[in-house]
Amino acid sequence: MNSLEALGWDADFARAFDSLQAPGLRPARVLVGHAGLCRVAWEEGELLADFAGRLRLREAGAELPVVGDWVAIAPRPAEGRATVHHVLERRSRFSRKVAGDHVEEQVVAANVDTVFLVSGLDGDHNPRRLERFLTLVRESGAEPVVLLNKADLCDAVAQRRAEAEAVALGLPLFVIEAKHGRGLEPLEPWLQPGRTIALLGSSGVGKSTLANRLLGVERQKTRDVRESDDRGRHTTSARELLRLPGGALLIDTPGMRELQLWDADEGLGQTFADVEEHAGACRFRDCAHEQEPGCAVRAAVDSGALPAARLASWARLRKELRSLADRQDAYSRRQAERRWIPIHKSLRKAPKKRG
Ligand SMILES: Nc1nc2c(ncn2[C@@H]2O[C@H](COP(=O)(O)OP(=O)(O)OP(=O)(O)O)[C@@H](O)[C@H]2O)c(=O)[nH]1
Ligand SMILES: [Mg+2]
Ligand SMILES: [Zn+2]
Repeated sequence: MNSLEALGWDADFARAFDSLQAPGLRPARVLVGHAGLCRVAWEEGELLADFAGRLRLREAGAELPVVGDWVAIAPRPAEGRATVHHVLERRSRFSRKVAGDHVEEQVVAANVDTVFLVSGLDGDHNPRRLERFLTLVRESGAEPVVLLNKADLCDAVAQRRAEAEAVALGLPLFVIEAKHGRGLEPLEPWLQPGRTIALLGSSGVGKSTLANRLLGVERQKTRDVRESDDRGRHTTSARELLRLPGGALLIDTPGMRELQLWDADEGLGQTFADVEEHAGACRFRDCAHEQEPGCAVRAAVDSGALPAARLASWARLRKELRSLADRQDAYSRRQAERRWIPIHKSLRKAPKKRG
C-alpha cells in the first residue's frame, strides 16, 4: 500500500485530477517510462500500464507519460495492469531537443521539485557546461542545487568552488564526496518526505554513486573503476523514480552527452541574471550586445564589472536558442503542410457538384 502523499501527491495535483471528472479513473505516479508502456505506483501497489488510444497518436509526443508524471489510470489490479488515460498538468518538466536532426521536444522527467546538478571536481569540471545545465534546470521550473563532487580528487577545491559560484550566482552550492558519503548533511532540507529530486550532470560525475549513498544500498549500477577511462559509455540507462528511506523521491538519470536546449529563453535570462541586469541600460531594447551603440553590457565588460566569459557564454547559448527557434518554425510549417496533403487529395476525390 502506498499513500499518494508519500509519492508526492498534493492539493494542486488533486485539483487537476478532479477537474478531469473521470469516474473510474485513479491517480498514479510514473516510476519508469518506456516506449508505449510505463510502471506506475498507485494507492494499492504497482502496475504495468499501457496508453489509451489518444496517447498513442504520433502527435502525443511531448505529452506521453514520463518518469515523475502524475497520470489518471484505469486499474486492472487482478492482472497487475492498467491503462493510462490522462497525463496531469506538469508542475515542472525537463525538456531537451531530441538527439539528431529532428526538431522535436523530448520531455525526460516531470514534476521534479529540486535538481541536484552534479559536476565532478576531477577533470570533468567546466563552468561553461554548468551554465548550460543551469539554463535547462531554470527553464524546467525546478530549483537547482549545485553539487561539486569528488572533492578527494581535487587539490584546488577553493578555486574550483569560486569559479562555480561565479556562475551559480547565489544558488545553493556544496562540495561533496559521494563515494565516501562526505558533505551530504546540508542536503537534508531538500530531501523531505514527498519531495522529488532529480540528479543531473554529465556521465561519470557520480550521480548513481550519490543515489546509492542516499538510498543506503548499492542499488544503482555505478561505473567500475576499471572502466573509468571509458568516457563514451553511460552506466545508467533508465530514469527511474526511487524511494529514499527518509521519504523523498529520487530520479537518477543517465548523463546526457548531447544536451541540446529546448525553448529556454526564460532559463537563459535567469541563469545570466548578471548579463540581464546590465542589459536593462542598453540603448536598444533588443540589443544583442555586439556592435550596437550605447550597449551597457559591453561597457560593463570593458570596465571589468562583468567577466567577458559570461557575455560570451550568454551569446553562444542565445544563438543556439535562436537557431533552434528558426528550425522549429520551419519544421512546424513542414508538419502543417504535410497534414494538409491528405485533405487536398480527398477534396480532389470528392465528386464534383452538379450545377
Ligand atoms: N574519488 C571519487 N570517486 C567518485 C566519487 N563519486 C563517484 N566516484 C566514482 O566515479 C565513477 C562514476 O560514478 P557513477 O556514479 O557511475 O557516475 P554517473 O554520474 O552515475 O554516470 P552515468 O550513469 O554514466 O551518467 C565511479 O567509479 C565512482 O566510484 C567521489 O566522491 N570520489
Ligand atoms: Mg549513473
Ligand atoms: Zn547591449
